[in-house]
Amino acid sequence: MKESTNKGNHTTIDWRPPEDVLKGLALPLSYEVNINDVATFERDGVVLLRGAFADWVDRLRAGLQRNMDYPNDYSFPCDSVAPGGKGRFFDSYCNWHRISEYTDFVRSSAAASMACQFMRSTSAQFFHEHVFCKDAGTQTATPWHHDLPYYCVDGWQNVSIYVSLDFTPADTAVRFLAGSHRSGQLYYPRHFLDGSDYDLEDPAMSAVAPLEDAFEEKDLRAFELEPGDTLIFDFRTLHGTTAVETKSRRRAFSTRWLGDDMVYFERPGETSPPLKDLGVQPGMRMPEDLFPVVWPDPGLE
Ligand SMILES: O=C(O)CCC(=O)C(=O)O
Repeated sequence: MKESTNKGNHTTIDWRPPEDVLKGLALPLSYEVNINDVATFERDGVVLLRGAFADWVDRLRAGLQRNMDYPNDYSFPCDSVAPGGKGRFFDSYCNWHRISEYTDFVRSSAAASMACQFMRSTSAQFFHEHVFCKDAGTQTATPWHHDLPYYCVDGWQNVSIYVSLDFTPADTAVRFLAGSHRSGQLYYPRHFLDGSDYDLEDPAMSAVAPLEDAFEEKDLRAFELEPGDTLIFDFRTLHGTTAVETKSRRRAFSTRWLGDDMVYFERPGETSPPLKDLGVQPGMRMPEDLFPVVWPDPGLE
């Protein structure tokens, strides 16, 4: 294995997908949403769908293994265990066009159709994938944060589809603050390495994200996860983990989707991913050659 240096936001290779990457792949599957799940998602900002992508676990694990074995062959590899800390906390993103198992999931699974319905959108545009792995023995918490302030997009119709790839007890799984997506408050992003807040002056954000101690138990959503269990959550929903040591490897594959009202947005600091020169002005939709509309099927076959 080649170790990734802690590059975080700095990629060694181009994150841009080639134009024809989805051509010739199987059509996306259609998903039949349960209206109660949509209601839970809209109320809490998160809903758990048991076993939704169980069929994809082996393929996604295989793709993630290459991503982890050769981190520097892929975009934005990052190790977030501080020097001297135990275990490994790896993440990497924007590799969906390089790792065939990821490409297949984006194009051919029911994720796009699912995203479209949870967003109550007429289309689902793919933003990027993000993978996470904490090895056994890791004690690094995922800092409490929400995703929108990291991104160069804005709007309300968005969703992350987070597929668990291992059994994960509730005390080390990602957990959520129910209802936090509705507050309208944006919090400064945090560095995964040490949980520190980004050093930014951003008029859109006026506060430091709260920590779990501040939450009432009744508002926490923490789930024990099996491989294939899937969390659907809003880019605005606060989430994080405890620093409880992971007893076994815990991997996840997350995809980020944009609905009708999501547009390009410039933030004062660097975004994550640091997407620049997209050829669009703030307020315009993200360019479809780089961020493909997958649902409804645009007839790529
Ligand atoms: O799995 C984790 O610990 C972090 C997941 C996360 O932050 C995300 O998917 O946005």
